[in-house]
Amino acid sequence: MQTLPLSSQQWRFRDATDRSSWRAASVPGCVHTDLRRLERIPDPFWGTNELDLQWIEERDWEYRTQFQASAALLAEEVIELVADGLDTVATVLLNGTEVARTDNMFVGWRWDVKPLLRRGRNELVVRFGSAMDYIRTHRLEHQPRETNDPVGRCTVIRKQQCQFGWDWGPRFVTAGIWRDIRLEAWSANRVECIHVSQTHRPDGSVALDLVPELARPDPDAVCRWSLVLDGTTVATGEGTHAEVPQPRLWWPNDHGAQPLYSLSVDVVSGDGRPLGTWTRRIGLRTITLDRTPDAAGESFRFVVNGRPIFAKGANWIPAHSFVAGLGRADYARDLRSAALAHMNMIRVWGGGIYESEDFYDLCDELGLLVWQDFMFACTRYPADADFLASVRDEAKFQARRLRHRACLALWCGNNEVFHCNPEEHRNDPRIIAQYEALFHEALPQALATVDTSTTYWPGSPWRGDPDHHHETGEKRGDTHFWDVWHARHPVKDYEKYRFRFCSEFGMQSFCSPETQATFCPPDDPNVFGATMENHQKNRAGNQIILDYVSRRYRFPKGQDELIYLSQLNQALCMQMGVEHWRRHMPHCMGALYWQLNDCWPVASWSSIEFTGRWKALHHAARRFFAPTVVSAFVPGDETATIGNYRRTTVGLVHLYTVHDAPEPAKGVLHWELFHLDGRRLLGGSKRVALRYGESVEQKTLDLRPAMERHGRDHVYLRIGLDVAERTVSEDTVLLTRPRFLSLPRGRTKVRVRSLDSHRCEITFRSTVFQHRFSFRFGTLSHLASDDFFDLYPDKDKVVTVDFEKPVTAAKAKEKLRFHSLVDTY
Ligand code: BMA
Repeated sequence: MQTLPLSSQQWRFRDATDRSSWRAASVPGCVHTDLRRLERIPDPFWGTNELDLQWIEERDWEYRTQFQASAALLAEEVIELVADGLDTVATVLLNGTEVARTDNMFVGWRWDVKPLLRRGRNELVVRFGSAMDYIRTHRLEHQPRETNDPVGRCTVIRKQQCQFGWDWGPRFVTAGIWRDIRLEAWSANRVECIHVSQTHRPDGSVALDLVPELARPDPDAVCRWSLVLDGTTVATGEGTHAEVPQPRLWWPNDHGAQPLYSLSVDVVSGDGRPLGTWTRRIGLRTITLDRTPDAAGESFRFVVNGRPIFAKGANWIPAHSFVAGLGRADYARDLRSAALAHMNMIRVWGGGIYESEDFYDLCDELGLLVWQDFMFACTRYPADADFLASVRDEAKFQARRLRHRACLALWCGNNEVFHCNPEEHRNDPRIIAQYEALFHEALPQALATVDTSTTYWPGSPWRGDPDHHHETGEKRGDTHFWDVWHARHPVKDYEKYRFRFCSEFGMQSFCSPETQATFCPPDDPNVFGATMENHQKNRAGNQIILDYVSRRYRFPKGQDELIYLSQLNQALCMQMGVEHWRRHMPHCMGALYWQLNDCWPVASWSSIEFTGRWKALHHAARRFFAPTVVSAFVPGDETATIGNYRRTTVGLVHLYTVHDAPEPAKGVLHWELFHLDGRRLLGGSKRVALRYGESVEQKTLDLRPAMERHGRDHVYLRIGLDVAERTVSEDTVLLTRPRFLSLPRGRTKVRVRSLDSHRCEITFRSTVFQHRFSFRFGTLSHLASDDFFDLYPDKDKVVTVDFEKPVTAAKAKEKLRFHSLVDTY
C-alpha cells in the first residue's frame, strides 16, 4: 500500500462566510488555534477574551491544500482519502467535485477518490459549516430540557459536547481537520486490522487468536506473525493461532509490571501477495467486571488476571479546550502524575472525546485501566434512524481502534444521561424508548459485532436499572455522589453510604496564584473579579468554595491564603470519601474522584492545574491511594453545633489498616496524642498483619478523658504505619475544626542539598507542630515528592524536588517560600 500524507502538506484556510483571504493553516488543527497562531485573535484564555471570541462559532470555515499525485500512485487499483477526524459539519471536495458530507466528529472516514484524482496537481478543499447553524436547523423535534450543563440542543450533532461550555470549561466551538488526513492507494486488497483475542488457560498458558479483517474478504489469506518483548523476538508463526511462550502478564499500576508485546502480523493473500502489516502493542491480561449476587446485592468490581482490584483513580476531561494539537508530552504530564499518585484507573468521561493513541499508549505503559464512556453526557439525545446509524458507525470505529488495548477495562454507554432528564420525563415511555434505543440497543449491538471481550455498562451511574437512590448504590452498580458540593451537605456525609463503586464525587478549589498569573491581567486579580468569575464556570462555585472553607478554617488574611485554604479543603474532602470507601473494601471496590485535569486554567474540581502544578489534593491522593494506608474513622462530628452551642460528638478514633499491595506484609501501627505545646500525652503501637484486599479495624482509641483534661482545641493525634522499618503511611487526626486549634508559631529550619543539576533534596525541621506545611519556588517549575504535609516538632521532613530546568541549591533556597495553616491568619 502506498500512503501520501496530506497533513504535512501546506494548508490554507479562510473565513468562508465573508470569503476573507487565505492564510496558512495547521493540520491537524482547528480554526481557533490557526487564528491565534496568526495573531488574528488574542489569547482565548486570557482575561475575559473568551466572551469576545464567540463569533468564530457562527462562521463557516474553509481549508484547502494542493498536492501532487504521481503516476505510481495512480497506478494502484483503489485510492482512498482517509480522514481520521473531521470537526464536524464538513463538505469534502476534490478537484471541485464533492466527495462527501460529514456530521460526526468521532468517526474516521474513508472514501474512494480514484476517479476524481489526476496526475500532477490536485486540490483538496474541506468546508466546515457552522456547527451552531447546523444545530439551529436540524432535528428541530428534539427539544431536551436542559438540567445540568449549558448544552441543550447541541446534542443533535455528534461533536465534543463540552466545547459548548461546561461547568469547568469555556465555550469554544471549534472547526477543523482535527486528526490525520492522507491518501491510501492499494491494489488487490488491504488489511484493515487484526482482531486479536486472548485465551488464558488455568495452567497459565496464553494463546492468541488472530482474525484478519480485510477490505475484501479473502478466506485463503494467511497471517505470518511475530511477538517481540523488550526488543527480543519471543515467537513467530503462521496462521491465525499463536501460543505465547512463558507469558508475562500485564498488571494495573502497583499490582505488577506492564510488559507490552509488539505483535506484528503480515497478511499474505491466498495467491501469495503481501497485503500489508498490522503492528500493535498488546498486554496479556484478562479484565472482567464481576457482578456476582452477594449478601448486600451484587458486586461491582474489576477483576484483572483473576485478582479483584480496588479501582483508584479519577475522571478525565479533554486535556485542552483545543484538543487537535495535543501530543504525547501533553498527555504524559498528567497521566504520569496520575500513576505517581497510585491511581490504577482513569475514567474517560462522556462529554469530551475518544482520546488519541498517545493517551492510550501511556495508559498501557503506566498500568492505568481505562473506563471508557461513549461520548454522551448529561442530557437527552435524539434517536432517529440517521442518528442511530451514525452512532453505530462511531461505536464500531472506536471499538475497532481500541479493542486490542491492554488498558481498556470497560465501555460505558453514557454519563448521567438518564438522570439528567427532568423527573417527569423519566417515566415518559417515548423518552425511555429513545434512551433504550441508543444505550440498550444501538451501542451494545454495534459493540458486539466488533469487541467481544470488553464489558459494556449502559451508563454511569447505573445499577442494572435506572434506580438512582443512594441506598440502591449501596447494593449494586456505580454511583455519582454529589451531596457534598452541589447539595452543600456536610463533608461527613461521605461516610453515610457504603457504595459498591463511587465513580464520581468532587470538591472545587481555586488554582494556584502561579497558574492564575498565566491568564489573569494584573489589574483584575481578585478571585471574585470579572476575569476570575469568567474562570469559574459553576454558577454557584465561588459561594460553595467559601461556604466549605468557612466551615473549617479561619478568615484568611489575603487571597493567596484563601486559595491555599480552598485547596486544603478539597484535599480533605477527597481523603474523607476515598478512605471511607477503601475502609469498606471489598464491599466497595472503586473510588474515582471528579476530576483529574483541566482543559484551561480555571477554578475547578481538578487535582492537577492546567499548568501541570499539583494542587494539595494531588499530593493528598498520593498518600490516600497508596497501596498500604493507615486510616482513621472518627465517628460523630467535630463540626457539630447543638442549639447555639458548639459541641463535639467526637471521642472515639478507630484506626484501620487498608492493604491492596499484592504481597502480604507485616507492619507496626502506631499512634501518639500530643498537646500543641509539645507534650506527648499518650501513645502506643501494635503489630499488624497486612493481607491483600483487606481493610481491618485494628484499634479503637478512647480520647475522651484526654480531651476533657486538655481541651480538644489543644491536642492532635499522630498516626502512622511502618512496614520494614519505613513509615509507609502517616496522618494527623484533628478532634476539632482546624479554625479552633490554638496552633503555635515556631521556627522552621531548611537545608537544601543538590542531588544533580535538576534535583534537590530539601529537609524541613520545625520547632512546633505545623499543619499542612507547603512550599513553592515562584515561577521555577517543579515536581515535589511531597507537599501540604504536617511537620512534627523537631522531626526532619525530607522531600526531593525535580525542577524542569537546571537549578543550583543556592538558587532553589533563594526562591523557596513556605507557610502552613497558622500563617493564613
Ligand atoms: C458530574 C460530571 C460533569 C460535571 C461534574 C461537576 O456529574 O458528569 O458533568 O462537570 O459533575 O458538576
